[in-house]
Amino acid sequence: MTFYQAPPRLENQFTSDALLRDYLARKLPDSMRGAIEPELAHLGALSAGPLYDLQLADRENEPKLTRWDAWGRRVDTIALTPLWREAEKLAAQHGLVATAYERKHGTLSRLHQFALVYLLEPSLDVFSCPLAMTDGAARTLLAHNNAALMARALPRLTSRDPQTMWTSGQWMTERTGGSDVGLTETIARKEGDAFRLYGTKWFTSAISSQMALTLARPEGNGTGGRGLALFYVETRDDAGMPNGIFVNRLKDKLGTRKVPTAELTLDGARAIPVTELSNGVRHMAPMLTVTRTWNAVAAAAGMRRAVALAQDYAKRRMQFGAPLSEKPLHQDTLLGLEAEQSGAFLLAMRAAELLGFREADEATPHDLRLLRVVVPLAKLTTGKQAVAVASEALECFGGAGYVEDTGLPRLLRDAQVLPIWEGTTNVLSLDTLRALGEEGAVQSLADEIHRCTATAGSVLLPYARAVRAALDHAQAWLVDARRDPAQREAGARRLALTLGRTLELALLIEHAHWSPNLGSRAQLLVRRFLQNGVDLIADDLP
Ligand code: MFK
Repeated sequence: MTFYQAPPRLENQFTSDALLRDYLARKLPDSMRGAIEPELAHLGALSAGPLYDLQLADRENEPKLTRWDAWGRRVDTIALTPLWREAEKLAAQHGLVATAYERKHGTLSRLHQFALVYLLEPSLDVFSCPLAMTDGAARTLLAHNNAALMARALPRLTSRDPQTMWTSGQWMTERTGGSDVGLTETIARKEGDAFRLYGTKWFTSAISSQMALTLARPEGNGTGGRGLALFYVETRDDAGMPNGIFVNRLKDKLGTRKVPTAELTLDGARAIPVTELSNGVRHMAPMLTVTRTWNAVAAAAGMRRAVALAQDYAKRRMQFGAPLSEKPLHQDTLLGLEAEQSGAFLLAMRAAELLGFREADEATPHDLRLLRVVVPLAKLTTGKQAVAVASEALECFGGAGYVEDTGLPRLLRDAQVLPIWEGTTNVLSLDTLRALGEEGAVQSLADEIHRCTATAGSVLLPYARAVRAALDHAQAWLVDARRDPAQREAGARRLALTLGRTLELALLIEHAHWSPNLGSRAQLLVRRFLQNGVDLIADDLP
């Protein structure tokens, strides 16, 4: 008989996810859990079954740009792939954005929303991108309390009806810089009673969106981020024609191949200021907080998919007389991946939880300081983990992980964007320094880490000690580095990753302490995470 290897399959991605289920059991009241679990179980089955099959079938499809219609009109329409058209429907119907704004479960609504996202995202080929920006745009319009824009856009951005739901873009990057946004060259010119934008946006994700928030420099304003203003634009006019926004081409990217990412010319795009006509970078910050949280959740979700496939395959793949799942070395490899994924999940969800507190006006000053630090830490730490985990998970499949029609290489390609967009690891490390510079921020982070480890019993005590040692090292380094700005900048990434990983380990300990039934597994994950390394600070940097 000819041998054919059985491919990996997925079980219900909710019912088979002990970490997610335990986490929700720990965080949510029983009544809320009872109310939301049927939908989570439904999405877990969908994501593992029909949607996963559709994702594999859709593998070679890509969005298509049509610039001109048959009669010569410039239309710049984008045809999405079947998977993304399905994603548009599912996202609206299951309230992947709306849940956070309906706020049926008060402070816990963000956890509810991101549990939904966590289950669906890995089968949606990065539809999280337009959803994250949609969520960020809604939050930004609310933050600036612009009544007219809120009335026009919010019901659409937070709709559960696929026919009426809008998504939003977030156009920040220009040829001059993706990081140094203050170099933005796009001009905002007052023409009559409207502003019109002129310039080039160089890297605009999900250009299929109906609106965007973007930055432009009102004529006469000064340089830098303070001279920019935050604008609202709709991509089409009332007749459905381009609003002075032209797609020069779609980007040919390493991954996120379903996301229509464009280079745009803005040639008189009608735009409305969201707030004052300056300090655009600062006014964009509410958006960054939301999209960076999404980035962290998407990273954890992508890792979960990679680990679930590798774990399943290990049971099906026989080598040297036994399934891989029975080989000690492979077991250790899988455990290492699961530990990274678990830490990433807990950190991403902590960011989501704090965001929920703030949005329900129930955050303490400590929570607010913590949120400001935890978001960049979660974004940068989980982004790096996502790439490493996807790479290692592909290796678990040997050659099959390197072959396109298994659907596996996508995991790595789509992970690679996570440390890049929404701010690179280095930019987020500098943002962490900026956040830690705010009064009380270091103390709030230290308090959080101590809170997670304070009750660790004897079994977890050695790990709690490792957490405190890493935190002490980071705090001492921060004090030392104050003396030398160059040293401080050079060490910013090591510091940020150390703090991110230390916080993940602390959250893993907190979770293991809570889970007496699953105690031994949770403890194993704590130990394995520490073995992967936590303290990355180098004291002897030049
Ligand atoms: C899977 C999920 C997918 C997620 C969606 C993916 C879609 C992809 C879309 C994109 O990638 S859009 C491009 C994303 N681009 C970035 O994230 C930009 C990266 N660069 C930075 O973040 C820089 O740090 C920054 C542009 C903010 C630096 O600009 P500036 O002009 O040098 O800012 P500056 O002077 O440091 O800060 C200006 C103000 O903003 C300050 O406040 P004040 O005016 O009151 O002094 C800062 O405190 C404030 N600020 C900056 N970053 C902040 C912030 N406030 C809160 N949170 C932050 N993160």
